[in-house]
Amino acid sequence: MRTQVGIVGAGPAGLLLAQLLHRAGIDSVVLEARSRSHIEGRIRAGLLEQGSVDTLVEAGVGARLMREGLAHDGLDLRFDGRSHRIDLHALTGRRVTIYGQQEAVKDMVAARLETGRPLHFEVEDVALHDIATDHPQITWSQDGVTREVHCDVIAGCDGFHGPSRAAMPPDILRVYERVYPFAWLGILAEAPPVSPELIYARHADGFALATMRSSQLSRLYLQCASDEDPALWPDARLWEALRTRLGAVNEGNILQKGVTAMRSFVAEPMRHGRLFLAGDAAHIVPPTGAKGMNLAVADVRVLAAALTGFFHRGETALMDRYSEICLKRIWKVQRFSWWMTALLHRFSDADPFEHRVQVAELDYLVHSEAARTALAEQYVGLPYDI
Ligand code: FAS
Ligand code: PHB
Repeated sequence: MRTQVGIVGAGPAGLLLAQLLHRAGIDSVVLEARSRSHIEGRIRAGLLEQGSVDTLVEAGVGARLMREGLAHDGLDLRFDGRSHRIDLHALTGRRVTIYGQQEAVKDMVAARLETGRPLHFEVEDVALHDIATDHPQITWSQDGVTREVHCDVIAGCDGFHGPSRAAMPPDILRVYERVYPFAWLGILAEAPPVSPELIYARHADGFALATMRSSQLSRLYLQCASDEDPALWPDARLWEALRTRLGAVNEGNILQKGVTAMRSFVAEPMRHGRLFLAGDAAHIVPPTGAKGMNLAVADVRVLAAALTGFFHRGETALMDRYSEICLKRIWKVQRFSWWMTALLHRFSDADPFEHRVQVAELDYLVHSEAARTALAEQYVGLPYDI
């Protein structure tokens, strides 16, 4: 088999890249380790920056997003028992949209299948070869048969645990990491959201976030231990903790419960030879800033533009600058996500001084238009470079 771009991973990064390349007349093959039902049922991110919404609409996969997405003009910061609204739209002229990542994945899988171009699910033993040459290949096995595809370029969109980053020569890869001493216990519940917008709560017991998936589906998170066992959180204990931290909550049938680890991670460079990393394969942010999926979209915008220039005009300048351009945004978003995490979570080793400084920073933030504007312009999404 032969193609122009071999894409490993059918998450938001891989699927959006395949769609953008297809619209540019560039052929690709997408390889996904899990089943279609698994990737379409994986509850993950939920909040899209304005730029991500615009990108998905421009890519031709945003029709349902425009119909069903919940546009939000603001969010609440809650601390010391009081909520303070940050008017994102008044401060920036932009807004954010709630639309479950799995819904965007469904839309992009449907679009991919409609093109008739290859999207292989449940592949195994994916391996990348000759990435430093102009003729890289990907091999994999499926139903006991070993297969290979010869590519001009490989896009590693296989998330944090995929094989693409591991295929980079270890002597050129630089890794930056911060693992946080806590995690998030997240639930999806059949209950109307307690507020029409998101509530980020700092509380002595720990952080909590009230978000949603629809007018009848609440998505709620609370800070827990890094190695928390969800089984130790029966529904009654969960609802009590959420009510304490958020002030109020609408209870309902819990459909899904899970623990998400918290880390900041960046791997540099994001390109070696004809291998380009995009999305979680290259970076992870703590979900506090709602940036994981949005960063994947930003990487893919640059990569799609670089590959279009290469295949249509033989240009390599943007390919050569891919890593540099993406990392400029990635590090600003890493800082923002780290800052929001430090501002809102309880650090067990923090002394009383640090607790008071945390509350003082929140108090300054909600009473300063300059500080609110700084938060808002990063939360709705910084302007794209490409
Ligand atoms: P993804 O991980 O989404 O996709 C990678 C794909 O590659 C997967 O489908 C995987 O099956 C596939 N793959 C892996 N190895 C492979 C192999 N060997 N061969 C073929 N395919 C392979 N972000 C937020 O903004 N808010 C949140 O609340 C949030 N919650 C999260 C909860 C969890 C449990 C996790 C893990 C992440 C969460 N994220 C959240 C971050 C998440 O949304 C990512 O940023 C987003 O999925 C990034 O998309 P991709 O880069 O496409 O990676
Ligand atoms: C979500 O809706 O899942 C969500 C929203 C905002 C965040 C994290 C997760 O910061």
